[in-house]
Amino acid sequence: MGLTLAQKIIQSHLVSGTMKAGEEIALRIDQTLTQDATGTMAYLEFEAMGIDRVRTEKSVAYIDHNTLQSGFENADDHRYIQTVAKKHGIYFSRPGNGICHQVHLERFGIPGKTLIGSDSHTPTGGGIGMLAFGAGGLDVAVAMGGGAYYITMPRMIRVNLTGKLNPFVTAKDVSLEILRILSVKGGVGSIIEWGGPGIQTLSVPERATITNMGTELGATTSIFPSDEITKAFLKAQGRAGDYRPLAADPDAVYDRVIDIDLSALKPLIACPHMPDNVVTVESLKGTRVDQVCIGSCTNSSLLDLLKVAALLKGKTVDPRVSVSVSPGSRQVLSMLADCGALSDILASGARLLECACGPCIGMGFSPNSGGVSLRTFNRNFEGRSGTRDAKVYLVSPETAVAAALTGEITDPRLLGDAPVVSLPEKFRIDDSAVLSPATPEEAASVEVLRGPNIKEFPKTKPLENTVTAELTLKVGDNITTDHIMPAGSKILPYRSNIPYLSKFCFAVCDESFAERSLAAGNGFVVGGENYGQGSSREHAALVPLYLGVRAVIAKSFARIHAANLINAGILPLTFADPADYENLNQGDRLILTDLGAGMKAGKILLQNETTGKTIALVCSFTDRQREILLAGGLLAYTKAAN
Ligand code: MIC
Ligand code: SF4
Repeated sequence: MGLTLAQKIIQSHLVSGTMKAGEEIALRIDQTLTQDATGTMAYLEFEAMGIDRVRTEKSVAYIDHNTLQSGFENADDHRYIQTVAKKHGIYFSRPGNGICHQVHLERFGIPGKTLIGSDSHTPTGGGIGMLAFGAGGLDVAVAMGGGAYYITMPRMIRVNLTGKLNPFVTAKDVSLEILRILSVKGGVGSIIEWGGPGIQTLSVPERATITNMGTELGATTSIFPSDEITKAFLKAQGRAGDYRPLAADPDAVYDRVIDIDLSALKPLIACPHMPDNVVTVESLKGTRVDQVCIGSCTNSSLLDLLKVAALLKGKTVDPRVSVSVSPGSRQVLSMLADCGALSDILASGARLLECACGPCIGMGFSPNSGGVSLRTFNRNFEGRSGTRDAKVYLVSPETAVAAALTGEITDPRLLGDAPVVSLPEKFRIDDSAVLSPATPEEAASVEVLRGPNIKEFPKTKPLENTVTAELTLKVGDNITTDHIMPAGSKILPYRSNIPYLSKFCFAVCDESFAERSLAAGNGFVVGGENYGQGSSREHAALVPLYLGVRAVIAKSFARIHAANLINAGILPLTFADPADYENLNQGDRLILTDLGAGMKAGKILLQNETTGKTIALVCSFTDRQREILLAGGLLAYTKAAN
């Protein structure tokens, strides 16, 4: 029986386990990346492990999220990351050099290698045939130290593309179409492999848009084969030597096959507040738009922005719309400048933002009150833009330009002729903003500089056999990590200060949660389906840990968040019968009994002291996960093991 492409890469990196869907496997990791909003914590954890130098083939620390410096905090954290990277063998991509996923694709990603990153959109690397996963900071720290990365062996979904995209229909519309088909939880537990004759019509940046947004499906990762198109891209990046052809075996077996005819797609749009809330652009025609943002790791490539420039050339944006463009990297920006496309963008009245995440994570450019914002980004969760009552829609760059020019949601096919844009034979290569680490000999004399914003890691304790606590919060389906631990320019600077961050925990759902939790001392949280979807931020586990949350009981969990909860020593438990969700109410007093034996057996009983009911819960922890939980989290477990 043949293997899928992902199975081939897994097989060549397998440290332990068998490739049977649902079983735990451990993978050797070739490359890691961090960004600054998760990086500070990841490097503090790496330092706590006491390893001198990273043991990966390449590790890169990017600064791209916390680029507003409205106080000392972000600047201090950047200085910390720069010095800790230099000391421990990690490359450092300076602020302004670009968004981690875009720069990594351009300069460092290699087909067939494994990559984990402390950012959920790390699967962008699947656009050039990497097996790339988003992970919590602690898992990245362990991988930097040479440790394996543990995942549940995923099921394999193949998406078979036929035909060719029509003018003004784009890779973003392919992403929105698969979200429409599968929903934000349809990819959980699966790797999505893209194939079929239609992939021959998609360039690397287009493929990377699609693998990037596989994250919104909840997929473990997404991947394209590495072929002549990949080769041409790597060659144009001066990296022909990194190319190797990779494909699934012709007789590979998939758990599910989905067919998409590219030529049948129309421009699509995701409505507030979920990426899978997808309709056609034409169905919303005429809706007034206040803001348009073009950029993010999904749609900020040179190809995207050349198209945007061509469509804006000689035109002026509607005076009612505020338009921003943030190029994905310094390479993209300098090439736009070199060819004159940047002048076309500026002359249209759009505002140029720096090469960073920016508005995507609420780092500036928040919409006006109740504003309608069309964004080429990947997430439109409630409140994420920084304006609580804003309505954020997700679109392609072409649809974004159509709205910018007309002031309303407009089908881009009405813009006239589609711009014909191709990728250059040679990109402008300048890696001067990537600083090399110190040599092993120099490393000892490098001083790591820490600012006063770095506070202690929350304390953990070994798990007791019985845990009694109040149900301090009950929430519904599809709770995102942006609900649990919001981001934005006011909160992100405190990612290394858990006590301060805790004030904002769950504030989107219930402003009193933090105060009530601290007063209660211990607590349980109850959630619906797909609890913890979205970002990889381990802060969505570390902050609840600080606030005394001992277990989260949900109908189902998103992958990275479940792993982060275990790493933090918080029990992720699911209902044996989802209907029991109704039998738990905020304020109930709950008792988890006989945890040691229950975790082994996979069945735990929850007594609701308030109602007198007993509820059956299930878990499927591996021996390793059980030991991590019993020890009080991965750091305590690793320390005990050494
Ligand atoms: C996001 O898009 O939500 C982020 C900000 O990039 C996060 C990481 C973080 O919270 O720092 C992610 O996607 O993992
Ligand atoms: Fe940055 Fe947005 Fe991409 Fe997250 S999704 S890495 S915030 S651009």
